[in-house]
Amino acid sequence: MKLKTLLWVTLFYTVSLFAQDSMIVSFKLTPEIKAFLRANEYDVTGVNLKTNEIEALLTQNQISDLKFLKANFNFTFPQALAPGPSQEYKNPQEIEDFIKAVHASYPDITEVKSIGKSWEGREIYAIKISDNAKASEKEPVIFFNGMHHAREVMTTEITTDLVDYLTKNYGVKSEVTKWINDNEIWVIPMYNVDGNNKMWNEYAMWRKNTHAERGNGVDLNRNYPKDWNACQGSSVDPYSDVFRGFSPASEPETKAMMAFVESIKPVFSISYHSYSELVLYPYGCSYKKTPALEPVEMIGKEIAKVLNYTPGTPWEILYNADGGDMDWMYAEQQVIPYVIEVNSTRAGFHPDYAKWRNQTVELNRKGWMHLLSRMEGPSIQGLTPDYSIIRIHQAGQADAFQTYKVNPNGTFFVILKPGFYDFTFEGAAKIKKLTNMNIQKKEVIQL
Ligand code: 0X9
Ligand code: ZN
Repeated sequence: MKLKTLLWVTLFYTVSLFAQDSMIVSFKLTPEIKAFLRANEYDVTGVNLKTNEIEALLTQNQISDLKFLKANFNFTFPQALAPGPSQEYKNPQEIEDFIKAVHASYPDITEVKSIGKSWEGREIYAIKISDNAKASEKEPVIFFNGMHHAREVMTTEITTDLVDYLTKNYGVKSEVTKWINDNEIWVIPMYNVDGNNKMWNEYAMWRKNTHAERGNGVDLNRNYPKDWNACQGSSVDPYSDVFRGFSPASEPETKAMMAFVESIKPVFSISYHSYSELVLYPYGCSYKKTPALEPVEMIGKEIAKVLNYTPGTPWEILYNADGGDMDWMYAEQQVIPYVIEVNSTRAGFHPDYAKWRNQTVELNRKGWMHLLSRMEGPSIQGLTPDYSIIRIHQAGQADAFQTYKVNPNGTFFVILKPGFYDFTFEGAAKIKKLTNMNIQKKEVIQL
């Protein structure tokens, strides 16, 4: 045994003696380790694709299992000894206060709404940013949310910074003014309010909601009904960190999110998570890529490029994840959804605030700004009382590769890759075809 290995093993066993609960353990990301962690539904906390390492929160028994695989431990860290998050990160009350204060300062361009209550009865707040915020102006909706997972404290910094930056710069920076005039921007800064409260008061590594019947919480990002329990990307064990719940959309938080998304019909969304420096897009389970997914992937890669993060689908670059929000939003609500995992393994779940907060939120501005700007990119947009379906064909092709449902308020916003297309607009009483259209930017269609 090499001296270095001996030292680590000694440290590991010494630390194990004192550790009461789970530890974050880091390994070289070998195919065997990846497969083992996946198949055993472990709590993978993050990956570092640049150094090829994977980190997971494991119990002593799980660590013993891994020893049989001759796992190459790089570093072990007992969570009992880990410092909690810096006090500057926000709790649910501070988020509520923040949202209400922003609305008081900018009443014309913001609106506050509770999307529903959490399992413990806390309100889950959303804030809308748009000119004439009280009115519904049939503008494109772009939706951002933070903190499906309670311990991912940087995510509420990204979402509150977004709200802060946009409201403060309305009428100051021309691009911000345009985004707010032309779109309805909705933000849920902190989704998992109960989990976050528990993270502050009981257990710094808490991830799930706090549903206490027959278990100890449900992973809110495994509880959505699309592909729920479909690809070994979640757990049946109520005590697992990736417990999917006893049935699809069992949780009050999930139901509230679904009803809210259904009511606002976003064109784009970003759900912020941490950590790993990734830009993820559908699907969470392995899936044959279709032409309809091409603009989704293309824009995801553009965002990854501005952030210097790695783009991909969860099942390709991370692990299978079933019942996630992205998949439901994409498949059931025709949203173009992203999950952005902010921060690297160097920062982890609880990055020192003074060191990491500003650089992370400032970097991530480039990502959400890219998405806001993309509404001006290749697309067809418009308003129609007569048509309910738009079939999208590559120019000259008989079969449509995408069927778009016109929103209930008559608006449509179909995001495309640059290219030539045929469109078939179908309504109860009529059909209209537009052929060989060259789409290189936003095209407003008069029907
Ligand atoms: O596993 C997750 O839920 C996310 N990673 S995290 O380490 N923050 O827990 C990735 C989720 C992306 N997948 C889907 N929404 N399908
Ligand atoms: Zn997460």
